[in-house]
Amino acid sequence: MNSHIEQSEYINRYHKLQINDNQCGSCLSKHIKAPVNVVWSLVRRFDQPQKYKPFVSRCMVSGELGIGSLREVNVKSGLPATTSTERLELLDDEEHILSIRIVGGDHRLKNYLSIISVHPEVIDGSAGTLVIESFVVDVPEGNTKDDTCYFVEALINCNLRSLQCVSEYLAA
Ligand code: A9S
Repeated sequence: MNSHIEQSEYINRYHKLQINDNQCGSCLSKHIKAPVNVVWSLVRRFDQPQKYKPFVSRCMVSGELGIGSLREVNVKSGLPATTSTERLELLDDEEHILSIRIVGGDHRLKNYLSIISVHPEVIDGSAGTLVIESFVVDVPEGNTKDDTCYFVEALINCNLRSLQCVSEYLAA
């Protein structure tokens, strides 16, 4: 099967996000040379995003982990924020889908919703993973859609590159 066809099927099935007039959003993907169970073991840890996200310094989750759980994320210095409060919207260990909504924090990303899914694929004859991450977010007052999209895509690409490094290291 042509991987491009599969990728667009996954996007159509798992990454349908409604983008309103005052919002922007897009969809990014990364091919990782590590088995899907290794990649998913990192992505699924709502309580420890710092396992692969380079900007996160600390994360606290209160109470039982489940849909609706909130996490308090502290990010490293030098970023345009210090904290982010995020809600677990979906954690599907069968389909390998995680969705989070940012509900608070001292940053400017309002109504941020992201979906990340991981899919097995064969890369150079060995077990690999296709990661797809989509988001939608309000365009802040005074910013353009392009600027907002550029900003968020840059951050997500950093997260996906780091997920690739950590996964490939663990799988080596
Ligand atoms: O963490 C993610 O999955 C994605 C993003 C875009 C997180 C961004 C961020 O944590 C900063 C890196 C601090 C940038 C938040 C919530 C707001 C920012 O301005």
